[in-house]
Amino acid sequence: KQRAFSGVQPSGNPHLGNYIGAIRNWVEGQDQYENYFCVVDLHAITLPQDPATLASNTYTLAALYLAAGLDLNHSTIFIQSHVSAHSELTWLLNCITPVNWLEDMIQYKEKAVRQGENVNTGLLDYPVLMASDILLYQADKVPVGEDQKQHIELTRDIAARFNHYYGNGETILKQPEAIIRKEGARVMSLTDGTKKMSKSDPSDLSRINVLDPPEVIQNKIKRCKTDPIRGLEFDNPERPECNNLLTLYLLMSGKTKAEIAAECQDMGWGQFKPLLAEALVEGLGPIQQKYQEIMDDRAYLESVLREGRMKAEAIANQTLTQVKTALGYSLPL
Ligand code: AQP
Repeated sequence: KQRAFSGVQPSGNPHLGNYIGAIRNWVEGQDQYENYFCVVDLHAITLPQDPATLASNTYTLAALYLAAGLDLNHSTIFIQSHVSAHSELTWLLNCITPVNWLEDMIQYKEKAVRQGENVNTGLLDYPVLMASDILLYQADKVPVGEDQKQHIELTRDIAARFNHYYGNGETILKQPEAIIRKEGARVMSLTDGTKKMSKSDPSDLSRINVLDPPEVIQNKIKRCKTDPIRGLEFDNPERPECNNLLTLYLLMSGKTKAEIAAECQDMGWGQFKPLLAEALVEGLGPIQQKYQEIMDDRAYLESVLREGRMKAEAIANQTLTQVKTALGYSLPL
């Protein structure tokens, strides 16, 4: 079987973008691959985090991976900071990665602007850590949202450069491919249909969190941005909010695009919003219930993560040894 790797940062409340753009696709494709799904807590500290909140968000996210339907027969779930090979490979790959490759990354530019003068080295280096995550598992596929496409391309470039410099004609690091689904690849903010839904948006009204209770979901949908036009339609670039909300309905209701286009073509927002809220509440309800069960059995969650760590370490350390040997770090102790 081919291998898949992916992760989400425990840097805030996991939201519909993380679920639809990433986690749900992992679940749907999981029996096709041998999967490694990681809570990428080392990535999270590229922006300031409160330690206690980081710890609790890490467990929440791991529990959510399980609650969303990841099956341990197909998928290994683990915490990035538990496997030290991620940090070690990052240093080794840093030394072959040109700084200007990192300075060109869109996400870096966006986040660096937001941080002003306090840009830390980790924010710039984020994509090398991400490349290390993926390359350690020799992953063939990386299921992600659209915003990560450039980072996967960079990962391929870093692998190719390492192989070229140190491979001696062999492929030491496999070049992965992104899997990006068309629908839901970029879930947009509820308060601005031209911005992606994001954990770091200061307004909680901009996103639906996977764990939001029904009344919060209903309230957020009631207050979300729309436009004054009657009759709802997909794919009109002049109506980004309309396209986003219809797409969310499409992704959470199980109906087809044609069905929804017909159902909503004469609707006003007052009629549509309760339908969308209901589809969201119904779609997220079973995950929330399962999440609660998992959180009530902390010992089980810890055992899943301990086992995940062991499995992940076995593969990661193999790759790390190959890389170190290629670099000349092979003298016996
Ligand atoms: N709005 C989105 N639409 C579709 N997919 C999304 N993803 C994130 N936002 C959307 C996908 O979720 C996975 C994990 O993302 P991440 O936690 O590594 O961080 P991110 O991409 O930076 O997402 P956030 O939640 O918006 O965090 P902040 O606010 O810190 O930037 C990835 O596969 C991503 O594509």
